Amino acid sequence: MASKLMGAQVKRKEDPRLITGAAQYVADIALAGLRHVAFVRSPHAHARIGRIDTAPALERPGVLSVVVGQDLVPHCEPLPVATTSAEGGGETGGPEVGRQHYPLSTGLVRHVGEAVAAVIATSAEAAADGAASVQVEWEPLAAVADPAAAMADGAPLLFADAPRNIEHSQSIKAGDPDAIFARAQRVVRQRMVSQRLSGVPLEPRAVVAAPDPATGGLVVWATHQAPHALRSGLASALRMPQNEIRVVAPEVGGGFGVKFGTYPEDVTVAALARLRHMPLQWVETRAEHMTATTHGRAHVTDIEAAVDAEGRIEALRMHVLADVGAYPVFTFIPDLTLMMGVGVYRIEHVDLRNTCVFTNTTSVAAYRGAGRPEAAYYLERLVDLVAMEVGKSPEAVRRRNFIPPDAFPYSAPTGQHYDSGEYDRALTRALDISRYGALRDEQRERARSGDRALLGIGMACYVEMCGFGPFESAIVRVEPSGTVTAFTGTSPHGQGHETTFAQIVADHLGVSFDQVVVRHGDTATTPMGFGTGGSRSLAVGGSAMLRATVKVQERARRIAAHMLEAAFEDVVLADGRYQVAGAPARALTLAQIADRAYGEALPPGLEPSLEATEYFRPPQLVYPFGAHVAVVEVDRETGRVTLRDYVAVDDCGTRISPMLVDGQVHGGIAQGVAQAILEEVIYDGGGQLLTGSLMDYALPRADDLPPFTLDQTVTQTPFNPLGAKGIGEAATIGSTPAVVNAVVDALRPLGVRHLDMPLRPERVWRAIGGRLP
Ligand code: MCN
Repeated sequence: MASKLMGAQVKRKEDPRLITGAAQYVADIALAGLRHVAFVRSPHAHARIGRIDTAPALERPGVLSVVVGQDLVPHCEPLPVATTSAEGGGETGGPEVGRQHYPLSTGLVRHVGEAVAAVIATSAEAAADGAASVQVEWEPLAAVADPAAAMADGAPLLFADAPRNIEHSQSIKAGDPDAIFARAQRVVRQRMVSQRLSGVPLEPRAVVAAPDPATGGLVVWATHQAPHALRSGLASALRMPQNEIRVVAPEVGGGFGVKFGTYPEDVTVAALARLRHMPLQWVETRAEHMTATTHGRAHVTDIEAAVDAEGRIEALRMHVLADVGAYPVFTFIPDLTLMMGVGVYRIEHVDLRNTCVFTNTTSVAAYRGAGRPEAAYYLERLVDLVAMEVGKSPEAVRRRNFIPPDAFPYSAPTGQHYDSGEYDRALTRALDISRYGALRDEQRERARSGDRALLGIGMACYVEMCGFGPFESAIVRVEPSGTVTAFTGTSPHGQGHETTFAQIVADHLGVSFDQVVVRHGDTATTPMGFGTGGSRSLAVGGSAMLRATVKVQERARRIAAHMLEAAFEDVVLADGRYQVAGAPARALTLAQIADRAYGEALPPGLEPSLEATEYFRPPQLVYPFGAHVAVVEVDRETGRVTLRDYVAVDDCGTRISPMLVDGQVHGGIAQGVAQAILEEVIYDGGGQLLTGSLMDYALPRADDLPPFTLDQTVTQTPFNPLGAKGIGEAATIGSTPAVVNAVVDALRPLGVRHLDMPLRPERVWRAIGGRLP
């Protein structure tokens, strides 16, 4: 099959509407009689909710009604809702009632920003003023914001059924790590922090819910990564049949993992729309985003390696102390860190553990990479420390430990079955492109001349797991005119699925890219889907799309065979036409075939359908990998880190949309660099958020970043028909350790062994302070 579009540089289908302002986001949904909701939120990290006086709010102009937690209790279930994975919304392992809260909390609040009341008004401004007028009598309780402190004797308990605030613990043990450590030539260890981050997508969260006269249920527009999962969550929370709720995710302006799950605001707005029989809207403010939308990362990790004199890592121990906040959903994320614990290295003896701890802070959930960036960061920092301690170069120690190409498929001691990989090739390429030798010469020369800017070169190799199941779906339909509509169960929020999926469909049906319309994000029209996350959409959703397309192509060939009076086997799709092999003049377009398929002239025995539905169940995960090199300059006098150059070699198997892949890598690097040097959510000891606005929470800007040099290796996976692996999170995973390794490399002559992120000027300056000549 000739592939004209797959693998070609095509412009994104999505962009014209985005750059002309024609795209429709949830906040743009205009419905007759639309009313607005604002929330009353806790200013305390831990408190008993006393009397709530709604009267002052009700006196304000435009305020229609105020509801408190108890008002909703008869109408909904507490969150997180326990749904089975078959319903597509599984958020908890079971109905752990003691760890749940109502969408508007009753009795207790456990973090700043927790919603306790909602105001309905004629405008968003009136609703906000109303919310500010609600008087709540709080009885503050002792709070704990640090996970180690939360486990200590006498610490305030968040939930009576979670002693020492431990949510869960997990471990992976393989080989005989204790024996190896006992006789190790050298043990290299370090405590590291993967700090708490906030998602901050361009579009904050938003929801509109309206009664649906067609079903007697609800239509809910939400900026969400997984509409079917939200539908399941709402149906369970509101005790409604799933087919009476339609969830639509229109244009979604970014998500980065935080637009998953069923949030209290989603349930409150939906419940109130149902109870009050009116369409309601809530759009998150940026300040609300910082406390009401889940955070990511938030680990303190102790890691140690037993090594020989050459830097061979013989055994690895790791303990991750994961802060999961007050009401965590997706509590398996710290377990993913263990599963990716050995990264690209052949380490047979491992003892990997985590302890997940409740604190009086915003819940921690998925954030781009979700568990895997943390693993790569700890390991890649550790490998640099090993190199330093045994006196070898960081590249030599990596090469000494890599899983070799002939070991694939490779069963890691962490239970992962790596599909394919060639790690040294990616590293060698990245080092060559960065002109590594010349950089080391420059570094030496600068150090010799006492240059104010210290040059640092850092590298990181990563492998990640992605392409999560259990399945993804697609419907491909040829319209009577010969154009094609494709429906996907994935729900993009910036990734460009309309473009990639149109490339796959066009190539395999013989239509132009412009003739394909890709629809997504509407549970009323799309097949059951698991949404967009875990870099699964192409590997799983794209595979479903390919299969459905190939099925439709076969149907078209069957009808063409009849029309051309040829055998089915002799009809081929070539140059965009269905033709008799060897007789290209005898050919039909898809439009001619569709005209026949849907008309009266189709003979009995042939199905009129030019439509197919396919579900792809991936047999296992796929494992993209890569090597990144960061070059930094550190100002000795101010501690400021400047990223000078960046080289990323990423391997995501077959690339369908190379331009989109580059875009994903660009965004991923920016996000990973930002964790290394800029971003951090900070709470004080009592759970007050100190970084509640974008004045305190430092996001990356274009002028913080140099142009990136991107390159690739291509190692296909045998586990899907495209040979494709994910790229959506890869560069976030590779970039954080590369940058931190570069900064520590720069500071090494000054005796710095490790620094915790973010590498703010002040922190770097303090680390080198007193060591200046
Ligand atoms: N692609 C490709 N060839 C490949 C792999 C991917 O052409 N071998 C294309 C895909 O068709 C898709 C894009 O690259 O258009 C990313 O695909 P994939 O790796 O399958 O990842 P997903 O589409 O499932 O995206 C999820 C991932 C995650 S988990 C986060 S978080 C994330 C991200 O992608 N958040 C993003 N990228 C983001 N990009 C934007 N703009 N905004 C976000 O919030």
